[in-house]
Amino acid sequence: MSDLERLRRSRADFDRSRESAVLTRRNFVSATVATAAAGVAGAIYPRQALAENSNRLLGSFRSGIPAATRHGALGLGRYRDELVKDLSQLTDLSFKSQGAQWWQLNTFITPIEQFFIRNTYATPLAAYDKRVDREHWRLKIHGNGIEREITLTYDDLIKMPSRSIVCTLECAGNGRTMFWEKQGMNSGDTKVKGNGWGLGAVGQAEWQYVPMSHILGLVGLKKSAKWALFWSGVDAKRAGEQSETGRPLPVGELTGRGDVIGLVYKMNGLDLPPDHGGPVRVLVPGWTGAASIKWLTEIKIAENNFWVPLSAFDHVFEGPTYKAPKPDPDDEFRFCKPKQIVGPMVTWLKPKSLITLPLQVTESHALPHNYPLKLAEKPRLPSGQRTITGFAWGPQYGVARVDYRIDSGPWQRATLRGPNMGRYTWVRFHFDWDAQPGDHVIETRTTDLAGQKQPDEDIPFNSGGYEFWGVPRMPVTVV
Ligand SMILES: Nc1nc2c(c(=O)[nH]1)N[C@H]1C(S)=C(S)[C@@H](COP(=O)(O)O)O[C@H]1N2
Ligand SMILES: [Mo]
Repeated sequence: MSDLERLRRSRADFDRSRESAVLTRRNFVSATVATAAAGVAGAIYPRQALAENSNRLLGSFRSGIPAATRHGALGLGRYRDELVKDLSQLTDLSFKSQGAQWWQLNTFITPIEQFFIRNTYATPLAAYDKRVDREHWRLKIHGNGIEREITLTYDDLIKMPSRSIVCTLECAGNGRTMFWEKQGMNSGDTKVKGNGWGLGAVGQAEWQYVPMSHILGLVGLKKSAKWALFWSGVDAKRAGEQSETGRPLPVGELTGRGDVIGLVYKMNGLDLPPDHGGPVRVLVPGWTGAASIKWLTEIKIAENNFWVPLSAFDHVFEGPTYKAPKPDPDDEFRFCKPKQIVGPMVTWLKPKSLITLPLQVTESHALPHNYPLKLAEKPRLPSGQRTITGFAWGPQYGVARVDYRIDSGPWQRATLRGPNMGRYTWVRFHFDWDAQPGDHVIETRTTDLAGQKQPDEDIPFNSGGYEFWGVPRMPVTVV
């Protein structure tokens, strides 16, 4: 093994092994070898920082790793202090948001390195916060909607019956860029705010989980139970603080659609990585990613509803065509007040499609430094016979068909490439195109099994730019 290879591997080890790297000798040794290989003197892991961690930002742990190792001076990858995994295959929107480079996606299952990250705060690390350490992780399940309160350990959880599902996870903000680029909602009364994900806030993984049906059996769900609050509270501005991260889900979702909702502890066969919510997150297939709370610590099941930032004013539809829901008197409020409820929360996601070409961006002025196109630049394709590939998903009912058109010509059918495994799983598609030199526009449209199809018309304005599910407009230059 070359030094570089060894260094790469131990770096990957480090990413995967989360914080226990600090504590176990094996990893400490391999990390030391890595340091020596990189020619950097000194201990990699900041013991001092560990001691003084409590008031520092979560990122300080990784700040102690020599920059040469962290920042890819040896071509090892791209890292951010606030996140753990190698980010070199993601678009650098911010430390909180690392978009998938959807033009690079070519596998049915998205590898973890290509899987987008969307965080409110830095990824919490066990080195700073025992609540995300497998040894100390606890999940408290309580509330007046169940017969018996229980607290589970990680060990308890992984001994329970599990299933796996291949399903997409998509942020409701995916496609927001289209509100600007296609619909011009950039100013005045229709100013959409938020991250310019392009089409990169979606991915598909194989998730291993303990079905919530099993958990509900243990705690004895009461008939009167109405809402379940999935709560983290772990990811916060400062390590160890209690934060506002959690989201409610109607109990009907848990009991009404088979065993697809559950407590996830593996992603693509690996222990759930820290950036994706490890050790345990909930997965709510088909709903906006915001429902799939990471770093889960508490589930409260009750006869009342819960209001939290992620259901009152963030990830909600705020705009003239939407009406804010009214809370009931016995609802529980965490980190928000009744008057902060500004619109209905995003729930089911609609049918969508993407093709694997970067999007021309003219209206968004903060292009990520590693976006492959300059402002207003179009992707270029060589002329001749081209095969355009893409992905289609429609988790409410499943994908029935995908159509495409060039330069507003007639819609034509794209070829679906199996497997088409059901509503929660995306489908690959492709079509051939005899590309003639000049500027063109490619559009694609998913139709689901209930006949819902991505609309040509504008999607109504909502200030957070959630759920753009219109036909994506993809300009290209053929040379
Ligand atoms: N605790 C916690 N859970 C969270 C979030 C968060 O910031 N904190 N972000 C949510 C949002 S908005 C999305 S889209 C998904 C993103 O999951 P990923 O980062 O694994 O792709 O996680 C959700 N779960
Ligand atoms: Mo999201």
